[in-house]
Amino acid sequence: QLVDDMLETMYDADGVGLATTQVDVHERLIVMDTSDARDDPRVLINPELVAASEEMTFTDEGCLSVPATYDKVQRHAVVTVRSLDRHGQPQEFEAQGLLAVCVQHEMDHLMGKVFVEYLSQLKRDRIKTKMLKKTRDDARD
Ligand code: K1U
Ligand code: ZN
Repeated sequence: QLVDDMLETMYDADGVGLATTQVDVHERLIVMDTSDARDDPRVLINPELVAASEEMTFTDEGCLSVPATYDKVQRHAVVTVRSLDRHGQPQEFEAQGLLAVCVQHEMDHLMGKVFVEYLSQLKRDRIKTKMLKKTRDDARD
Protein backbone atom coordinates (compact mmCIF):
# COMPACT_ATOMS: atom_id res chain seq x y z
CA GLN A 1 0.00 0.00 0.00
CA LEU A 2 2.88 2.37 0.88
CA VAL A 3 4.47 1.77 -2.54
CA ASP A 4 1.21 2.49 -4.37
CA ASP A 5 0.56 5.62 -2.29
CA MET A 6 4.08 6.91 -2.96
CA LEU A 7 3.83 6.26 -6.71
CA GLU A 8 0.47 8.08 -6.79
CA THR A 9 1.95 11.03 -4.85
CA MET A 10 4.98 11.18 -7.19
CA TYR A 11 2.89 11.06 -10.38
CA ASP A 12 0.32 13.59 -9.03
CA ALA A 13 3.17 15.99 -8.25
CA ASP A 14 4.83 15.44 -11.68
CA GLY A 15 7.98 14.29 -9.92
CA VAL A 16 10.53 11.78 -11.18
CA GLY A 17 11.19 10.41 -7.69
CA LEU A 18 10.03 10.35 -4.09
CA ALA A 19 11.64 9.08 -0.88
CA THR A 20 9.83 7.99 2.29
CA THR A 21 11.54 10.78 4.25
CA GLN A 22 9.50 13.27 2.21
CA VAL A 23 6.22 11.75 3.38
CA ASP A 24 7.38 11.29 6.99
CA VAL A 25 7.60 7.50 6.82
CA HIS A 26 10.57 5.97 8.63
CA GLU A 27 11.37 3.13 6.23
CA ARG A 28 14.11 3.11 3.56
CA LEU A 29 12.07 3.15 0.35
CA ILE A 30 12.33 5.11 -2.90
CA VAL A 31 10.07 5.27 -5.94
CA MET A 32 11.21 6.69 -9.29
CA ASP A 33 10.04 7.02 -12.87
CA THR A 34 12.35 8.91 -15.22
CA SER A 35 10.75 7.57 -18.42
CA ASP A 36 9.27 10.06 -20.90
CA ALA A 37 6.04 8.06 -21.07
CA ARG A 38 5.80 7.91 -17.26
CA ASP A 39 5.12 4.19 -17.50
CA ASP A 40 8.28 2.69 -15.96
CA PRO A 41 7.93 2.84 -12.15
CA ARG A 42 10.90 1.66 -10.12
CA VAL A 43 10.67 0.69 -6.46
CA LEU A 44 13.83 0.43 -4.33
CA ILE A 45 13.63 -0.92 -0.79
CA ASN A 46 16.77 -0.56 1.36
CA PRO A 47 18.86 0.81 -1.55
CA GLU A 48 22.68 0.73 -1.41
CA LEU A 49 25.19 2.31 -3.78
CA VAL A 50 27.59 -0.47 -4.78
CA ALA A 51 29.64 1.46 -7.34
CA ALA A 52 30.02 5.05 -8.49
CA SER A 53 31.97 6.39 -11.47
CA GLU A 54 34.89 8.79 -11.02
CA GLU A 55 33.30 10.80 -13.82
CA MET A 56 30.98 13.42 -12.43
CA THR A 57 27.99 15.21 -13.94
CA PHE A 58 26.75 18.71 -13.10
CA THR A 59 23.03 18.93 -13.82
CA ASP A 60 19.91 20.82 -12.79
CA GLU A 61 17.87 19.35 -9.97
CA GLY A 62 14.54 20.23 -8.44
CA CYS A 63 12.88 18.88 -5.31
CA LEU A 64 9.25 18.34 -4.38
CA SER A 65 10.19 19.39 -0.83
CA VAL A 66 11.69 22.71 -2.01
CA PRO A 67 9.12 24.02 -4.52
CA ALA A 68 10.09 26.26 -7.47
CA THR A 69 13.83 25.92 -6.82
CA TYR A 70 16.18 24.47 -9.40
CA ASP A 71 19.97 24.52 -9.42
CA LYS A 72 22.96 22.55 -10.62
CA VAL A 73 24.46 19.87 -8.38
CA GLN A 74 27.52 17.66 -8.96
CA ARG A 75 26.80 13.91 -8.87
CA HIS A 76 28.45 10.69 -10.02
CA ALA A 77 27.64 10.24 -13.72
CA VAL A 78 27.10 6.46 -13.44
CA VAL A 79 26.10 4.49 -10.35
CA THR A 80 25.29 0.86 -9.58
CA VAL A 81 22.48 0.39 -7.09
CA ARG A 82 21.39 -2.71 -5.20
CA SER A 83 18.05 -3.00 -3.40
CA LEU A 84 14.96 -5.11 -2.98
CA ASP A 85 12.11 -4.58 -5.45
CA ARG A 86 8.45 -4.16 -4.48
CA HIS A 87 8.09 -7.94 -4.13
CA GLY A 88 11.09 -8.17 -1.80
CA GLN A 89 13.30 -9.69 -4.53
CA PRO A 90 16.94 -8.51 -4.84
CA GLN A 91 17.68 -6.27 -7.83
CA GLU A 92 20.82 -4.51 -9.04
CA PHE A 93 21.12 -2.06 -11.93
CA GLU A 94 23.45 0.51 -13.42
CA ALA A 95 22.03 3.99 -13.82
CA GLN A 96 23.17 6.93 -15.89
CA GLY A 97 21.68 10.23 -17.01
CA LEU A 98 18.62 11.48 -15.10
CA LEU A 99 18.10 8.07 -13.44
CA ALA A 100 21.60 8.24 -11.87
CA VAL A 101 21.04 11.81 -10.67
CA CYS A 102 17.59 10.94 -9.34
CA VAL A 103 18.69 7.85 -7.40
CA GLN A 104 21.50 9.86 -5.70
CA HIS A 105 19.03 12.67 -4.89
CA GLU A 106 16.55 10.18 -3.39
CA MET A 107 19.23 8.30 -1.41
CA ASP A 108 20.31 11.66 0.04
CA HIS A 109 16.69 12.17 1.18
CA LEU A 110 16.89 8.83 3.04
CA MET A 111 19.94 10.26 4.88
CA GLY A 112 18.02 13.45 5.70
CA LYS A 113 19.95 15.49 3.12
CA VAL A 114 18.29 17.90 0.66
CA PHE A 115 19.95 19.04 -2.60
CA VAL A 116 20.12 22.70 -1.53
CA GLU A 117 22.73 21.66 1.06
CA TYR A 118 25.19 21.35 -1.86
CA LEU A 119 24.64 25.00 -2.80
CA SER A 120 26.51 28.05 -1.46
CA GLN A 121 25.36 29.71 1.76
CA LEU A 122 24.31 32.76 -0.28
CA LYS A 123 22.04 30.66 -2.52
CA ARG A 124 20.60 28.81 0.50
CA ASP A 125 19.84 32.12 2.22
CA ARG A 126 18.06 33.37 -0.91
CA ILE A 127 15.99 30.16 -1.13
CA LYS A 128 15.06 30.46 2.56
CA THR A 129 13.99 34.10 2.12
CA LYS A 130 11.90 33.17 -0.95
CA MET A 131 10.20 30.29 0.89
CA LEU A 132 9.45 32.43 3.97
CA LYS A 133 7.93 35.12 1.71
CA LYS A 134 5.78 32.50 -0.05
CA THR A 135 4.59 31.12 3.32
CA ARG A 136 3.64 34.66 4.44
CA ASP A 137 1.90 35.44 1.09
CA ASP A 138 -0.02 32.12 1.17
CA ALA A 139 -1.20 32.84 4.75
CA ARG A 140 -2.47 36.28 3.64
CA ASP A 141 -4.53 34.85 0.68
O1 K1U B 1 12.76 13.73 -4.63
C1 K1U B 1 12.19 14.70 -5.12
O2 K1U B 1 12.07 15.75 -4.50
C2 K1U B 1 11.64 14.60 -6.52
C3 K1U B 1 12.53 15.31 -7.53
C4 K1U B 1 13.59 14.34 -8.01
C5 K1U B 1 14.67 14.88 -8.90
C6 K1U B 1 14.46 15.77 -9.90
C7 K1U B 1 15.49 16.21 -10.70
C8 K1U B 1 16.74 15.73 -10.53
C9 K1U B 1 16.95 14.86 -9.51
C10 K1U B 1 15.91 14.43 -8.71
C11 K1U B 1 11.66 15.78 -8.67
O3 K1U B 1 11.02 15.02 -9.29
S1 K1U B 1 11.64 17.48 -8.99
C12 K1U B 1 10.55 17.73 -10.36
C13 K1U B 1 10.91 17.15 -11.66
O4 K1U B 1 10.10 16.45 -12.20
C14 K1U B 1 12.20 17.38 -12.38
C15 K1U B 1 13.00 18.45 -12.13
C16 K1U B 1 14.20 18.65 -12.82
C17 K1U B 1 14.60 17.76 -13.79
C18 K1U B 1 13.80 16.67 -14.08
C19 K1U B 1 12.59 16.49 -13.37
ZN1 ZN C 1 13.90 15.98 -3.38
